[in-house]
Amino acid sequence: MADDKAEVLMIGPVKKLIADGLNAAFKLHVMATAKDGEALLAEIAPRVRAIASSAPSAKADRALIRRLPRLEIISSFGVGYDNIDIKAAVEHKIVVANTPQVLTEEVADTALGLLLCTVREFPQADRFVRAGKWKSGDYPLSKATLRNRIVGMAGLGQIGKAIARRLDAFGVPVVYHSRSPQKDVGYRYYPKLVDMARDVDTLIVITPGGPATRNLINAEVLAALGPNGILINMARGSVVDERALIKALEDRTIYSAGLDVFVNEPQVPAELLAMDHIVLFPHLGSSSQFTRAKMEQLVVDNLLAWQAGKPPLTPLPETPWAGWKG
Ligand code: 8YV
Repeated sequence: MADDKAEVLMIGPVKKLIADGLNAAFKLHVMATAKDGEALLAEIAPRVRAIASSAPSAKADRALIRRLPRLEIISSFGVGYDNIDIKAAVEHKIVVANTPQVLTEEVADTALGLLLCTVREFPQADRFVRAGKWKSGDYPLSKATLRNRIVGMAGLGQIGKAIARRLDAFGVPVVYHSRSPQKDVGYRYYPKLVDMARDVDTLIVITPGGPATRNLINAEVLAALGPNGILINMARGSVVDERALIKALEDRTIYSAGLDVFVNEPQVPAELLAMDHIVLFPHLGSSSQFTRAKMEQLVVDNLLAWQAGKPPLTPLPETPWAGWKG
């Protein structure tokens, strides 16, 4: 019976596979298309048992979690979940599921693309051709090359490892920093990020976002990276002190940067937009139709598993499945 369907609130932009999948199995309420979001929330709050978050910009904060007394699960799109108040979820015994694994290789591909674009100036070279400048002479040789670089990975989770594997194949030495050393890798481990930054000239940031990593890449780390330094950020804008980065790029404390993420995206600081020697991507790590479809489907499948009384397929370790509340 339709009325027995669990009520699910979708926050964030409407994504077709998520909306269709949830509409078929649940009573779905969509915040993005509500005429008055506040009125919708006031009406459905006592009954909502699940949230589907469709983008990192869709926040399930403490205030929202507290307003939903029957909430049991948040199914979140993306591997990063800094848009969800995990502490509040734990306190309210709410399981949170994200979409890991299905995007690992895609994001690692993008990281290599961004690295190559930044080191070898491929976007600038494309602009050069389109501007008709080739007829007047060749594009200048790139000052940087991947050939003599050492990459320091800030973060070596699933995606970090997939990036490192690609760098192995490229013949580029890799070292890493993370909260603790990993048992299953042969790369040199640095307990202190700043020590690693001093020893490498290329830093790839692929940590989780959230309070624990806020401004991890600060002025000191950038200074340690040095004048040949290239910073690639594939994590979250918040992991890099954006003001310190702008200053380091302006002062040539580091050589260049390739950024897929920003503190206030889609707003990008004017100073970064004005720099021609850096590369800016619009947060497209996972954004092929192929991979996004898998991510959207996993948002749905996590809720279908929950509906069947089973644990979601990919719960966060911080919010273990505590069983069906009925
Ligand atoms: C975004 C990501 O979800 O998975 C993540 O955490 O950052 C990406 O896959 C996507 O780029 C939408 O902004």
